[in-house]
Amino acid sequence: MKDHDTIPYTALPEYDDAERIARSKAFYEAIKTRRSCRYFSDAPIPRTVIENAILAAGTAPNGANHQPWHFAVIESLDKKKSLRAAAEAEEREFYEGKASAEWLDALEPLGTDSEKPFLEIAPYLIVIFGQRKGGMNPGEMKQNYYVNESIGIASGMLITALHDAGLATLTHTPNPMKFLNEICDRPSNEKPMMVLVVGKPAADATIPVHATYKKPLDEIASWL
Ligand code: IYR
Repeated sequence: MKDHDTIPYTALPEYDDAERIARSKAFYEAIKTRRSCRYFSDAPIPRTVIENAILAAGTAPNGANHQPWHFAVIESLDKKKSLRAAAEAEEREFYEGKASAEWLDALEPLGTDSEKPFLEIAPYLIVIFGQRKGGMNPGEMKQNYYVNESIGIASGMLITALHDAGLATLTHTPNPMKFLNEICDRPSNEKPMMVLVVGKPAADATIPVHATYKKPLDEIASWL
């Protein structure tokens, strides 16, 4: 390694093998209860929970530590209504023509359509933007790197943090999403990557049986 400023590596807990196995199992048991939710309750959630989850997401590994993300948190009903109207307009085009027959066929077991009432029912919509330019310090306009990868990892951590706080989420990706820049008042060099719908599930929320099938380990991993 070349000379650079350093501090000692963060102390990690000293688990023995049995503890490590138990903890990895417990984490898997907890995270496997995560489900994308399409029926939300309007029950309020403290803003601090969202702030902490975003802080957690902001610790994600990313390109050159430029942290190329912005999380626009929509709480206002007016904004939610505008977002819903614009998203449903895109979705109508998708379901009524733009989507291939193969794509629509793949969505069949999920039962989705262009109606997205949850976009104005859920207490929070977090619009996640990737910053093509930025750098680490406020006001910088440096090139950012691996923006898609960084956003993907941060979004996964955000979803995991919210799940750990007992909240349901839905990754929603109307296509195209450029309308989100205007609604969220974000500059055009930022790319909207997804809307994360956050809240409690409605009392009568359901999930598609299709979503409960997860590939077994020997299908998703190999050992070399
Ligand atoms: N964006 C659309 C369609 C959609 C696409 C995929 I791939 C999904 O996994 C789910 C939905 C919608 O939100 O309905």
